[in-house]
Amino acid sequence: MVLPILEYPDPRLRKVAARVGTVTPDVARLVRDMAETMYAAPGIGLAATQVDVHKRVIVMDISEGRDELRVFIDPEIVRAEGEAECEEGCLSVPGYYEKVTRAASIRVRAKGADGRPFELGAEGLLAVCIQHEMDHLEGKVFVDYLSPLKRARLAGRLRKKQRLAS
Ligand code: GNR
Ligand code: NI
Repeated sequence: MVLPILEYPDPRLRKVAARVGTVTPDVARLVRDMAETMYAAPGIGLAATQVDVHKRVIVMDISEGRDELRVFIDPEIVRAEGEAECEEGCLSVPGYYEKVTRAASIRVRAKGADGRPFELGAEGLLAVCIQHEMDHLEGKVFVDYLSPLKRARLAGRLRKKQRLAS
C-alpha cells in the first residue's frame, strides 16, 4: 500500500522515532508499505517518520535497476569519518535541492527486515542517504542545515506555493 508522505514544514516531521526492538509482522508490513511508497514516489530512501509512523525504520534503494532494497531497523552509526558535500533532495521537500556537508564514510549497525543484526560500511551516496534518513528519525530535515538566507528563500518559496494551491 502506497502511504501519503508528510511535507515540510509539517510538525509531525519533528517527532523523534521510537526503537523497534523485535521485528514483528506489523513491522514487516510497514517495511513493505514503505518500500512500495519509496518506489512509487520515486525516491532512493524513505524514513518511517515521513509516512507519519514514528518508529526507527528506514528503506533505501540507490541501485540503477531499483532492485536492491535495503532495510535498516534501529540503525546506529558506530563510526563516522571525514566530510563530504552532496546535493540533497527530500521527498518531504519536493522540488528543492541544496548542498549539505556530512560525514564522508560511516559504519552503521542495524537489523534487517528479518530482524537479523548486521553492520555495513558506507561512503558516497549510500553514506549520504543513511545519514539523511537517520536525521528524519530524529525529527530533522536536511533544510535544517541551510544558512539563514537560504532558509528564508525556501520559506518564501513555500509561501508562494501555498498561495497558488489555495
Ligand atoms: O530520494 C531522495 N534522494 C536523495 C538525494 C540526495 C540525498 C538524499 C536523498 S534522500 C531522498 C528521499 C528522502 O527524502 N528520504 O528521506
Ligand atoms: Ni528525506
